[in-house]
Amino acid sequence: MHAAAPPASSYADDLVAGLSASPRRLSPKWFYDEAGSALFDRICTLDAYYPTRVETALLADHADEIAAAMGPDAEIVEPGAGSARKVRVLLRAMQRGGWRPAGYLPVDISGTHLLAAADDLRADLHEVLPDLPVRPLAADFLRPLVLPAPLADGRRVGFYPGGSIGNFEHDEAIALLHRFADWIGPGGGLLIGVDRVKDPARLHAAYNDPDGVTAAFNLNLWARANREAGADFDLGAWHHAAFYDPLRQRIEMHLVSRRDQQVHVAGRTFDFIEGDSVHTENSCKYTVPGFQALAGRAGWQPQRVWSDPEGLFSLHWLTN
Ligand code: AVJ
Repeated sequence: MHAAAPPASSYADDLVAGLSASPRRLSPKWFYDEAGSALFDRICTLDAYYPTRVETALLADHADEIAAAMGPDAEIVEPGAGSARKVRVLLRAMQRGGWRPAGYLPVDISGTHLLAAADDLRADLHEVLPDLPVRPLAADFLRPLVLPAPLADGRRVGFYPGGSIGNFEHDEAIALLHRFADWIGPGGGLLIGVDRVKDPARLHAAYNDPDGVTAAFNLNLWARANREAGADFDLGAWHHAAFYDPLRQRIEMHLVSRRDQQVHVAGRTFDFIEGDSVHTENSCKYTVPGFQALAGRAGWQPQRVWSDPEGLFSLHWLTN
């Protein structure tokens, strides 16, 4: 494990700040502790949650083309790598093309999950890429972060799949894409997955699955607060709400109070009345030209786009 990262801000501090704000809100980065990362992995297997399935198929179907665009010897940097499943498709395609990726540098806020994922990836790719340097970095990439020096000739490409750029409002997304450009450096590129604007019913279904996995993922914020932020949330007194705002072109997720109640967090008391909500996530959707324009404002040049026949999800290849 590399030690270059500053410590993450604490959940208790951020929760107190978010519950004191108006409107109340919380950063979606807090979803991903052990339990939350496992719940997210389950979301990715749900029938209604098309992004993972569609993006994985796009990667598999176009892997050779994508690998060619990325170049023969790049080190792949993946912010928010999670279980590091999708990158394997790319690494295998590079190997098939006779290339040697210089390395893989996954960054994730969930340290234990990341280390397990890195071990799993090494084992999985052992036959085809036995010497691949895998350098996991447990860090919150939303905070100031210095990456270790690049390997080989220093060419880097970023990989940011899954549509997580949608978690950021447009000006925040531009700022993050600027930071990615700094990490990756000149001559590099970025392969980024972006969920597309589509039929609101389809979007609604993806964030309101009948088995309640997404609800459990959302409510894990309160379970986690009870575990590690000295809170006493009654999980039964809250419900999951997710809806599409067609004007802002985004899904919003909230936790909504079922009744009047008081909650204590780290020695502070918060009052809620029935129907009060805490905004826990935005998931912005983009048209293809809409995202290209946004990336352009962060200094990236759109080069290629791969999408599925239904137009559900897009993979953008950008260069700087
Ligand atoms: C990981 C941010 C891409 O917005 O679809 C899934 C997270 N939230 N279901 C998304 C999520 C609820 C996901 N991202």
